[in-house]
Amino acid sequence: MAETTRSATKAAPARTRRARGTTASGPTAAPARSGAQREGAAGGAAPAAPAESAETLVGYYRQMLLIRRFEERAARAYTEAKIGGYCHLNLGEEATVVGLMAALRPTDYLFTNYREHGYALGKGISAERVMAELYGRSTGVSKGWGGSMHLFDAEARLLGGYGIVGGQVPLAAGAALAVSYKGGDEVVMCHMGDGTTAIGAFHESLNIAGLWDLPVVFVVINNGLGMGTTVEQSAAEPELYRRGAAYRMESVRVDGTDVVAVRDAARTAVERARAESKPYLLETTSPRLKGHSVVDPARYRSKEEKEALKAADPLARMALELEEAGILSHDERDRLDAEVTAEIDAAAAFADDSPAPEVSTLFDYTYATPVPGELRRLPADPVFSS
Ligand SMILES: Cc1ncc(C[n+]2csc(CCOP(=O)(O)OP(=O)(O)O)c2C)c(N)n1
Repeated sequence: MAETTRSATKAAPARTRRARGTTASGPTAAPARSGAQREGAAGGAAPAAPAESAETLVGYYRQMLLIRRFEERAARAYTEAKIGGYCHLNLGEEATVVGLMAALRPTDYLFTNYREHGYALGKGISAERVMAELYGRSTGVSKGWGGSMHLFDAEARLLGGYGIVGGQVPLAAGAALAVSYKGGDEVVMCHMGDGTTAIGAFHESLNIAGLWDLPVVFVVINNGLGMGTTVEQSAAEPELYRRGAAYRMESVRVDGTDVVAVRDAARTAVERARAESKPYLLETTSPRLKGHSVVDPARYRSKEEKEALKAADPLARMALELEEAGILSHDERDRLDAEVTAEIDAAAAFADDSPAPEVSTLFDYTYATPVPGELRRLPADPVFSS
C-alpha cells in the first residue's frame, strides 16, 4: 500500500482513493494565507483509472517504440560523428514521456532539461525536425543552432530544452505567471531530473509558484542518478515528491514505467493547475537504461545492476502485457516495429540531406530584438578576422 504523508486537516482532506501506482503527499494545515482560495482546495481524489481501449494502449506503445528507435538511431549517429556536442537519451523513460504528454493539451507549455528528444516528439514535432536539429541542420526545430540540448518550438509550445541544470525551472514559473496574468487557461509543465531538486532555483521556483498560485506542474523524472551520483547520495530526503510539502504543494510519486498510471497522475496534476490555478509536484520513477549521455559507459554500475536493468525496461514490459492480454501479437508488434523503424530511417535521411545553417544567421536568434551597434563577428567581419 502506498505511503502518505498527508495531514488530515480541513484544508487537506485525506484522499479517499488514489490513482494506480501513486504515493501522495499533500500540504499540511495552512493558516489562512490566501483566504478562501486555499480553503478546501488542497485535496481532491484522483480519478479512477479508466478501462483502456486496445487502440489507446497500442497507440501508447507505438509512441514509446518511436522514442526508443529514435534514441537508438541518435546514439548510432553520434558514433558516426553526425551529431556533435552533448546528447542525452530518454531510454527507459518512454512510458513516462508518453504518459505525461497524453495529459497535456496542444496549447499547454512545456519546459524540459537537456534530455528531451522524446518530449519534443510527444509534443507533436516530427521525427524529421528533431533529428535534423541533432544533426545541426537548418531544417531542425531550432534551425540547427540549438542541437540536442536546445530543442525549441514556440508553435508547438515547447519552450526548451535547457543545458543548465535547473535553468528551466524559474523560467517555467515565469511562464505560468504570464498565463495567470493574462487570465488564460493554459498549463505549464516543467520537467527536470532528480539531481535538479537540490538546486536552489528549484526551491525558489516552487516557493513562488506556491505563494502566487501559479498554474504549473513540476515533474521530477527520477531515474535514480544525477550523472553517476545516486539520489540517496545527494538528497537528504530521497523521496523527492515530499519536497512539495515545504511549499504546501500537493505532490505525488508515480511508477514511471506504467504509461497509464503516469497519464492519470499527470491528468490530476494538470487539471488541478488548470481549474484551480494551483501548482503541483509530480515525481515519476523510471530506470535510466544507459549512461548519463551517449559517451558515458556507466562504469559506476555493477554488472548485476546492468543485468537487472533489462528486467526494468518499460517497453519490453508493455510488449509482454499487450501480448498476454491478446491485444498485440508478436507478429503485429514486428510489423509496428518495421513501420516505426522506417519512419526513423526517413528522419535520419532527411537530416542527412538537409543543409547546414547559413553562417550569416549565427547571431540571428541570440536576442529577441536587434541590438544597436552589435559586433556580429562573422568570418567576413574585420573584427573577427583581425
Ligand atoms: C548548474 C549546472 N551544474 C552542473 C551541470 C553538469 N551536469 C549536467 S547534467 C548533471 C546531472 C543532472 O542530473 P538530473 O537532474 O538527475 O538529470 P538527469 O540527467 O538524470 O536527467 C550535471 C551535474 C550543469 N549542466 N549545470
